Amino acid sequence: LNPKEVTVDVATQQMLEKAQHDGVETIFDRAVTMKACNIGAQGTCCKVCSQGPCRLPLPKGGIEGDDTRKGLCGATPETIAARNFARMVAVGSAAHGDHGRGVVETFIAMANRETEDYSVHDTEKLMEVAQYLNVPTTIMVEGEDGVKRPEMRETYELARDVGQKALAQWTSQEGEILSALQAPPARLEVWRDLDVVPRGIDREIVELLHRTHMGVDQDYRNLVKQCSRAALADGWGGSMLATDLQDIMFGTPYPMQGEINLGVLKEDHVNILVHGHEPLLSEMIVVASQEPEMLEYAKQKGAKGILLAGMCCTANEILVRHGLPTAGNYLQQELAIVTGAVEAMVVDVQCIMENIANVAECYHTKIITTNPRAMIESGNTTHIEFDEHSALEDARKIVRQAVENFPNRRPGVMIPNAKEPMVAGFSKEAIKYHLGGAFRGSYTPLNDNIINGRIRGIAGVVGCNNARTMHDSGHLTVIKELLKQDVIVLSTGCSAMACGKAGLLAPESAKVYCGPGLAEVCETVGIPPVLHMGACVDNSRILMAATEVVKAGGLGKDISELPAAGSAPEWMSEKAIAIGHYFVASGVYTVFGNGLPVTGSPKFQKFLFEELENLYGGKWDLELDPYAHARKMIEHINKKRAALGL
Ligand code: BF8
Ligand code: SF4
Repeated sequence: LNPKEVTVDVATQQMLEKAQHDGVETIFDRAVTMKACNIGAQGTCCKVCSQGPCRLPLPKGGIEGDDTRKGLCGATPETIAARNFARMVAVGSAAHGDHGRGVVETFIAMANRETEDYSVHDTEKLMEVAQYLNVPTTIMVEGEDGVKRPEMRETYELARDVGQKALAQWTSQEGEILSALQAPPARLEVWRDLDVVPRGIDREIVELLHRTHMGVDQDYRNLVKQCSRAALADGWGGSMLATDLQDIMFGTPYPMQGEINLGVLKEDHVNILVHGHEPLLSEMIVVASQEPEMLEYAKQKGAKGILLAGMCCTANEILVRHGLPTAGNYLQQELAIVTGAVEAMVVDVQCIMENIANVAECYHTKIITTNPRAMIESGNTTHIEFDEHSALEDARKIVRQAVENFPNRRPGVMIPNAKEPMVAGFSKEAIKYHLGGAFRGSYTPLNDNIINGRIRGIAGVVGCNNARTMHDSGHLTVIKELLKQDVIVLSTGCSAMACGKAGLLAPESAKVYCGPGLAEVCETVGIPPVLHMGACVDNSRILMAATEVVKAGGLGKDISELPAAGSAPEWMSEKAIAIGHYFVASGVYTVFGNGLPVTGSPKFQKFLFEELENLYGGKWDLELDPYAHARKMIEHINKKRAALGL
């Protein structure tokens, strides 16, 4: 394995060399020795019943004449590929939805003051959420003069109602989930006409899974309809409520300075990495790691201090709210341990590679699992369960274990000398504020710049890393091509981290990478050309930003009319498929890289890549070449501009 051939990131290259030297096997090694299954990659392997697996590979040279392939039960390639696709949407939506459920439960415990570790940080956001959940924010109070006047409700009393109403969006069985009603009216009309407005977050996921059981929904178009309900229940429901309630408890992000890459680790400090997705835990670890007694304890153990950094989306959560350093994105998790400088890697849910337990065995790193839903069966991990009722105490326990591990460092510690400064934390509120120009609190100046052509359009480039493709390279190539053509980029997840490491989240990068129009806008406002909006669950912020652009006027009535496109160049997780589908169902042209398991069924692929546009105004696409990938997005943006007469 030549490290330079698998990643463009210098810190990653250095640590891969160290891993080779230390005799440690990583995902990069296995990606060379283990080939992917071709039939699975085409989406046409069915194993939903025990008469299979029925494998329907695409014949070499493609299908000529009628496609007569069938599974034992008669399932067509379309049914099989659509069922597989549907299961990915269901699992991805479940992951975000269950994350959101955890947030709501903690929110309710907070509102009831069962836990004092969490509190309401952003009352303005509380009001906003109360409004869309139809919770009254005022009560009538009779004054001394006998006249009744409206008064603001007490914060925690209001939060209690908001929490209950939010939870009801998960359990609701009929009607329409309330958070989705924030979409532009024209979009809602599309959804109502197609009968896909989600009825309840849990319900849509369960129904989608049911419909993929052997012998249930055997019409791929009808399956995709339920995919839309579940995906919309994610983007406009589970994810959106998770983001909004997190903002209330931990603060709505505003741009902050931060640092990224493995070079943020400090040799003379206790290094703790929080890795995973839920800020409920990491927020408490932030507090515990900064307590004076804890610092004293670290000093007793011979360290100069405690360095807390994030990995994957948890990193994004603590970055956008506290400016805390980011160690790296998905494909760097094993390599952080390879530095030999990490005392503890604290994990919760999603995107945690099981192999970190094996890598940790070669160093002194403690892997601490914290969530009852996500354990690792390895003698080498410790489980310290995290409960919202004893949150800070649990966090202290975890930090103490890390500190106690500092003296166990082994010789051969090596931290790459690579880190980049960045600005992150562009919530929809922050974008409003920063691009608001003279009239603070409006998207109009952004729209004006799109209308006058300084900004050609908007792209959402998001998603994972994938060991089957060169680390970070797809993200960076697609994004640089877009910037050249004056397309402003909104980013989240591991894509945003790739940008950070490459310097694209620094405002100075605008004049280097952007076309003249976008460079001018960025320089005038003082923003980077790529706006880091947070974790994957915060893709809901992109939906709301798009809604704000529609509301600001001049660019049509619906998200589907905007000169905008979506992309996930290096996707790997099922969450990415759920996200892709809610973008498509929200009217966005969305291009994936790396392959999509639908290519084994030309009919199903045509439905996703062409016919969906007639229904939703958005559609899927697949493009492996990052230059062509960006070109397709730009062509789409140009098409939308032309339709608007721009
Ligand atoms: O939610 S981008 S690899 S870390 S799935 Fe995972 Fe993909 Fe990263 Fe966060 Ni999102
Ligand atoms: Fe085969 Fe049909 Fe069973 Fe799928 S459901 S494994 S196609 S028999």
